[in-house]
Amino acid sequence: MSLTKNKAVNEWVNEMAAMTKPDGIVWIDGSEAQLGALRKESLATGEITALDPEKLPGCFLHRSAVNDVARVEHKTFICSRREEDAGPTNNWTAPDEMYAKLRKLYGGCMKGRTMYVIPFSMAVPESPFAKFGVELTDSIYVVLNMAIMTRTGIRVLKCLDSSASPSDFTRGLHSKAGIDEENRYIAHFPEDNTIWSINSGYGGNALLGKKCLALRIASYIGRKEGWMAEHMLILGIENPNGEIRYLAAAFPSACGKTNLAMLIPPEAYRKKGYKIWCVGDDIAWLRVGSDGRLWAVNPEAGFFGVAPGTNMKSNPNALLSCRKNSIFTNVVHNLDDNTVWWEGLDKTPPKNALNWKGEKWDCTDGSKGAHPNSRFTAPASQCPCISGEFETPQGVPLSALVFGGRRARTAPLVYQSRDWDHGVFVGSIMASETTAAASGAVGVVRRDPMAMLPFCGYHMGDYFAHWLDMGKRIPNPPKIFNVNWFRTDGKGNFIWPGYGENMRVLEWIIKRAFGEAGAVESPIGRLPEPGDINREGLDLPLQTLKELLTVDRDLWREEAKEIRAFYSKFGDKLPSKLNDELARLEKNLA
Ligand code: OXD
Ligand code: MN
Repeated sequence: MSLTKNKAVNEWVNEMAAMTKPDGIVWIDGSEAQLGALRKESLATGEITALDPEKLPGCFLHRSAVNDVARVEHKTFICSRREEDAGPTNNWTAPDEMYAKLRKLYGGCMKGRTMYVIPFSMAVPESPFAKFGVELTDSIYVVLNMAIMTRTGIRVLKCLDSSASPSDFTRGLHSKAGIDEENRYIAHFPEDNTIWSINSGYGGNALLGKKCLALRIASYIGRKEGWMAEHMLILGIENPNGEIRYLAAAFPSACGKTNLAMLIPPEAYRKKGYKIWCVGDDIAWLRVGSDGRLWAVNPEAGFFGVAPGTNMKSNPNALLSCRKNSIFTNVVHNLDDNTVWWEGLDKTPPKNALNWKGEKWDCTDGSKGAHPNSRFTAPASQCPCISGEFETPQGVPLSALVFGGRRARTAPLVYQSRDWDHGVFVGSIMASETTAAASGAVGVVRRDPMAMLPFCGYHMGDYFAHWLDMGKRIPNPPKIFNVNWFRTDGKGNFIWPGYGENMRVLEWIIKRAFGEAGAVESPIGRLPEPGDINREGLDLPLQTLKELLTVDRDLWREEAKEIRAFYSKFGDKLPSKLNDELARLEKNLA
């Protein structure tokens, strides 16, 4: 039975049910009782497995289909009415054509199944910045994940119903259908505020609040409404005076966003009273506040983190976040104590275990036990360093924005842009080098502007213009920086220790934002002098810091050529200001 009198919601649910033909419809009310009953049902079918109630209370293991383990960028579409509105970095199909194709696939796909109706909110539903959605799905696993990652249920419906436009919600239709790779589609219709996802049960493809709504659809809405949806973590740095200053940072996948968001400062900092508070690890919505600053909220309620490599050294806070009430996907099942394991958790892989495919796993045969993209879904409230402002409707005021990528030689450890427009340029030229582990081809540069390449819901040239435009509307904008934790020496070894030591760079950044630290001009922007980065308690020669902060003009001249080639993709949609910035860089390097 429907939980709302909202006509638009009910009509749409009925229309989708008429197409997909489920045996029944269940509305998710957000209660623990209902979620408990769904867990029982999911346990009974084997979709999830309950883990040890003492070691991992309230935790479950799930294995996805082996052909369905990651986001599928080549099957992700932005179906704007005009192709030029999707732009050269997105796949595009005309909406009518995509709807017609998918209607055939959805026809009767929920026969024999239940359709779950999940009313959800991105950001605290009572916040004026919240965006509401309803996801229809035939997967209990999706329901259980959405209940962690978003705010769901009657509370959300009440807020939607009493909002200025109760018919204004994202319509998300998801079906696992037959998990058929060939017919897998993640289609976005920005002008209809609609997402249709079929034939996948994997996180980013199936949890429609995350990448689909909070980035692709939200970036489109944000441009119309004058705000921004960004692929950024948000953290607060508390200094010994008890003052907390906030920054947001964008990095492409596999660059340690979750680790940075929950960083534990080195001992020398902890002793003085420095702390890091996590507001979010993946998505930030940014708005201009009435005080003229840029404010950030994390629209999510949980973390969907990559498991492998997460351990008590790399990220104790992430590990402690997923010790209860969490879902593990595609990790190793330790049969001896009914817990989970993944590569990099510790040095003692379980002897009696199943791998991510559910096969008996011999940890000595060289095969991986967990899938490299295996995940934990954990409530953010369980993070030991979750910010006291996590639920605050207006979010936190930002003093700095940080861009970063994985560059072996080009980018220095850190530099600051001269101003907002130059900062937008710095974000637009973001790039990351592929690693041997990820692709086989080492050092191939993929341009990933603002880490939004797979997530921008409209033309990237228009997106750059929106960034420039936002700058004009922020009287007191955050300062913009770029970092690179991944510089290597001649032998390919990382020369910056990373992890908690990144605090030393964050300290310079946040002090610069308040005019409390020095910098020198370089062709690419402002750099710290090696002595400006605190080395207390760190065994790193000053000479190494010097190297980390060098700007190799020859490499940058090559870089400028590549940027010019990348920019040419955007034709006349590339804002002239960015061309001017590129020309200035070329001149500085001459
Ligand atoms: C990503 C993620 O792929 O956050 O960026 O899962
Ligand atoms: Mn992400």
